[in-house]
Amino acid sequence: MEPNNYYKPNMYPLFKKKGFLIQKFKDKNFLTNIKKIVKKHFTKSTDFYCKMDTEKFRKIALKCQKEISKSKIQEKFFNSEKKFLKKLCKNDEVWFESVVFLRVVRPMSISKTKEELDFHRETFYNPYQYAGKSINLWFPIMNVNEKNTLRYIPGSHMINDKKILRRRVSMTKKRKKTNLTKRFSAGHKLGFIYHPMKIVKGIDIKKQKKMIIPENHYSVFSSSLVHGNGTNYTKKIRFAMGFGLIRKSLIKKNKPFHHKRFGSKNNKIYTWSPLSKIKVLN
Ligand SMILES: O=C(O)CCC(=O)C(=O)O
Ligand SMILES: [Fe+2]
Repeated sequence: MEPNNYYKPNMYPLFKKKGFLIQKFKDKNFLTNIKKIVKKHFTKSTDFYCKMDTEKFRKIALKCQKEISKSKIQEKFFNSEKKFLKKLCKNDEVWFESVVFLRVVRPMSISKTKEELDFHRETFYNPYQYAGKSINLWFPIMNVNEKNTLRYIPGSHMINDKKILRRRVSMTKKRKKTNLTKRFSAGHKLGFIYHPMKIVKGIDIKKQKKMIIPENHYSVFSSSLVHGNGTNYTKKIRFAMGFGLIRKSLIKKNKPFHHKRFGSKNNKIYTWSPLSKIKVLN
């Protein structure tokens, strides 16, 4: 996997240089609808949710995620940002991840649990070659600010994947017991990792920066840009949303196919699909 190869000269030069771009939503209703769904599922106080058992809380979040997914947000997003996305993907067909993620993190000071994803790039958790060539979309829904937003390592999208050493966090008996994310649990389906990786070498974590995304804006970033560590240092639950997109020609397959990241034998999860074939499965 050579993430560097992706950056050809006719990409947006800024995207190439920084590994991400922040854009304003063209369609103002896009976010309003998602906010409505979130508010419908989260009607109680922050305290109420923070005292809740993590898996119970995540089950509520998963229901909400499913409703958002059913509202065809990939299609709505594409329709709103067509011009920009076409350019970003060099007029290639844009395919989307079928699974969308509600990135919900409770306040650290109240829930006392470390819930956010650690620093990673998508090749850590996806065995497919092109995983580092896809584009991540991430946008704030509610209560996102500089005290709980996504962080990233500037320039890290240029680093060869082989140079980033990581190891799986070893699962001792004690860790297994306290691990918040069991395989196929609600947490897993929300995009939390049941067997996380830790960066050992090749990335200077001290260089981390906050990705500041104003309301009604979104970030598209190279999935090779090392990101994560969005600990919630505020007193409110942070709600953001994310899913992947990719230029079709990078996939080298011409129909949707599944992988085992979230599904079981009977529950096949499709990833990378043309808009017309997206199935709601999470
Ligand atoms: O929201 C987060 O904390 C993590 C998001 C992430 O890793 C992603 O969107 O790929
Ligand atoms: Fe990620």
